[in-house]
Amino acid sequence: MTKSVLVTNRLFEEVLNPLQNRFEVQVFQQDEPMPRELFKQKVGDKTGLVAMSVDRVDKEIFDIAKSLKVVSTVSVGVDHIDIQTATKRGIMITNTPGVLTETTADLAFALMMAVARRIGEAERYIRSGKWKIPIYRRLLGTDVHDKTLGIIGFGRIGKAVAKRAGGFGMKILYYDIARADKAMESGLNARFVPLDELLSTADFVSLHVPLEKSTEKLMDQKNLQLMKHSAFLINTSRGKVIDEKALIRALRDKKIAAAALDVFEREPHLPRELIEMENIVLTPHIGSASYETRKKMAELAVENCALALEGKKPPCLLNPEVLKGKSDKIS
Ligand code: 8YV
Repeated sequence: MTKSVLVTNRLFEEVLNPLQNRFEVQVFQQDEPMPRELFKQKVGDKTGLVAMSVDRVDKEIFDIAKSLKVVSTVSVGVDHIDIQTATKRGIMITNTPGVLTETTADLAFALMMAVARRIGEAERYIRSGKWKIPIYRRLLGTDVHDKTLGIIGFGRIGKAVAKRAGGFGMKILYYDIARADKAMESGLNARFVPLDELLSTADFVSLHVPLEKSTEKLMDQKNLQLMKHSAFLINTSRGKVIDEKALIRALRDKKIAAAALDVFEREPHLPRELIEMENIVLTPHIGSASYETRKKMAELAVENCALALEGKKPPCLLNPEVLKGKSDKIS
């Protein structure tokens, strides 16, 4: 049987070549998300799927795609995939960790700088023609250097943010379910603290956890209220890690100073309040969006998919248990 692959975004043409040379490949030739109905229609006879983080790969999809062997997502986050059902059905799930770490950390830092120094507001000030005379006491922001940064989720991206913060002389606190080893802590000059302590002492709180049951709405009203009134919240992880309604209230009532968000609960739909508030910086989920990184992500996703379809173990396999008993075929 010819192996066929559905790619739900056109990615980069040259990146798709290795896949197109070996398999029958159908590409959704648009930059926007593949409409659900079309996705369901096209995935039915496929053995491989290269999906984006906006494609919900749930039980409904697995019920339709009976011959599916691999789902390769062009993202590090896998909250859009029902891995449990996939594993039960022997379907490999792969993602693209590592290649986007530094780029996402760059954006988290850029957002922190932008929100502290009110760069969005300052830009709007010029563009709206308000800058008539030199200003001295307007658009005053907050220093980033020498402040305390609280990193929630100390995985690859959290650590890469800590590395940057060191250069700004920041005091680094972190919280994670697993504590980093001593060498890592001292190398990054980062101190492990309980979540409550981090929230109540940090000047900047940056979120770097994956979206899971345990992290959904982690930043709820109670945790937002633990933050200092002068503190800033930065989110480049997943929108659902914050209770957006509670955040809107906290910003409106000045319980925290401001927020910088790259991700939202219901992308691309944002509550009007978020768009209208001044003390917030907004970007449209561009954490990994540098040309170099998006290309590397696509290459890795294609490699994961191709190797899996050739019966080899892909480098970023998340559910290796599906290979049990197939060891003679898998190198
Ligand atoms: C998106 C991301 O995947 O890697 C992730 O988890 O959230 C992003 O890099 C990107 O928009 C491509 O789908």
